[in-house]
Amino acid sequence: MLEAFPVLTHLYDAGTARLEGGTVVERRLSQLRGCFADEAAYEAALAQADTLLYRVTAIEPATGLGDLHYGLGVLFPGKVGNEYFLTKGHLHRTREAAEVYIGLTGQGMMLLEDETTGESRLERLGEGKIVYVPGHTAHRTMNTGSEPLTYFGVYPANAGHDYGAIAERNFLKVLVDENGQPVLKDRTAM
Ligand code: PAN
Ligand code: ZN
Repeated sequence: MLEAFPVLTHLYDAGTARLEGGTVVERRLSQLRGCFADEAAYEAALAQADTLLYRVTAIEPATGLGDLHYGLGVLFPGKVGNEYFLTKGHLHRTREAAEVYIGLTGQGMMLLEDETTGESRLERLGEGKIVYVPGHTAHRTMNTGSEPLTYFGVYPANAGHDYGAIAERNFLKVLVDENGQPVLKDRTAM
C-alpha cells in the first residue's frame, strides 16, 4: 500500500550539505575535548572561538530488520595545532554493523581502527571515493583539504552509536600535517 511504503526522497543541498527532513547534529570544538592529541593547542583554539567543526543530518526512515539509516556529513577545514579537524569517532553499538561512506566533495581521510586487534588503517575520503567500514571498527573522519568535506554514510538501522568506548582510550593513531602532507603518527609519540 502506498501510504505504508516508506519511499523517501530528499533534497540535498551541496552548498550547505543539508538534507531536508533529517535530524541535524552539530559539533563544536568544545564538544571534542579529549579528541585532539595536542591539549595545549586545543585549549588555545577554544579560547579564540568555539568553532563549528561538523554537521551531520541523519535520516532514520524505519527501524525494522533489514532497514537502513543514512546521514550526510559536512566536516569543515581547519586544524588544531597541526592536527586536522576531525569527527569524534565511534564504534557501532551493534558491533557487527558495517557502514559505507561515499565522498561527495572535498578532501579527507578516514581512520579505521579494528577494536579487536588494535590495527589501524587510513583510507582517502573525498569526491568519488567510497570507503567500506567493516563491523567492529572504530571510525573517524578528518578534513585534510581547504574546502568542506562532504560525505554520505549508510548503515544498518540497528547499528547505533557508541562514543564511550573510543572516548575512554581514544584512537591509537593521530593524523597530523607535516609540511603540507598528512602523516599518521602514534598518539604516544605526540
Ligand atoms: C557518520 C558519523 C559522522 C559524524 O554519519 O556519525 O561522520 O561522526 P561522529 O558520529 O563520530 O561524531 C557515521 O559514521 N554514522 O554511523
Ligand atoms: Zn558510523
